[in-house]
Amino acid sequence: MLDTSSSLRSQQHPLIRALADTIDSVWQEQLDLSPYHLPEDLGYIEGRLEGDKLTIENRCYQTATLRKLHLELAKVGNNLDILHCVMFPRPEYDLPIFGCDLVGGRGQISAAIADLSPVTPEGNLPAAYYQALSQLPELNFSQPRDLPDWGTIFSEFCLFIRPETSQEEDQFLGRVREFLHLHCQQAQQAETVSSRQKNLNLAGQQNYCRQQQKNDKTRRVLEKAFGAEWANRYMNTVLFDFPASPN
Ligand code: BLA
Repeated sequence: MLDTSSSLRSQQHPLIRALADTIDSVWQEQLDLSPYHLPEDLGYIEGRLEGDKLTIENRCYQTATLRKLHLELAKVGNNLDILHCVMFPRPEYDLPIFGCDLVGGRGQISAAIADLSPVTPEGNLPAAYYQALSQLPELNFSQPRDLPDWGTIFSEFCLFIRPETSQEEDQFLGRVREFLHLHCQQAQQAETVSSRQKNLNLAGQQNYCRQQQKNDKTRRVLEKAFGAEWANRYMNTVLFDFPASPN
């Protein structure tokens, strides 16, 4: 059973709440979830950022083909609401990484990003993904945002916007739901690949994590509340950890 009575969720921006509910329901409907245990002290966390309370709630699962499904909600006082979600595949399967981040405060989402990010050296998505995503109608948002320098990991289907109206919020939510449906369906039917391909997938995932670890905006929030060492450990072991390469 999923616990959907998250205390933090009810206090979050409506789009964050709606996306968290969507992620939960798609995971529950389409996947066979098992628990994934985070380091003991990192499930529910409280700190202080410039006098405001920073609260983080994590939930984590795994499936036969997905190494780690992580949904995190965070709140900084009344200023900042955050949803972070990543689905890391097991490298034995040719699956991209689903990732999304919503950051907002005071009633406005400033960053809404979602992607199915390839892990191949060429940066290509598997054909089934490419075909399905190319057929989705193009969406136009009034405030698209530019990716930061480290954002080379994202696919051409990546959405990165500041949603302007509730219609744009709905469009974003709808598209993320489509990403999730496609990805969960593909993950359920994925087949194992050769050990050479597995190593390539692993290298691709490592590259994804290394790039994400360069996000200074995330790091700064965590550093201010918990200190540099803790922030580094959190980014490397909870947000963007990866399995070690075989020797
Ligand atoms: C941006 N992430 C941000 C911002 C903050 C955070 C404060 C700046 C918002 C803005 O520019 O409007 C903070 N995000 C957090 C924190 C956590 C978090 C503290 O997840 C967790 C505790 N980030 C991800 C994932 C993606 C991602 C999975 O975690 C993408 C799939 C992307 N976040 C992302 C990008 C930016 C961002 C691309 C914009 C960075 C920039 O413009 O420099």
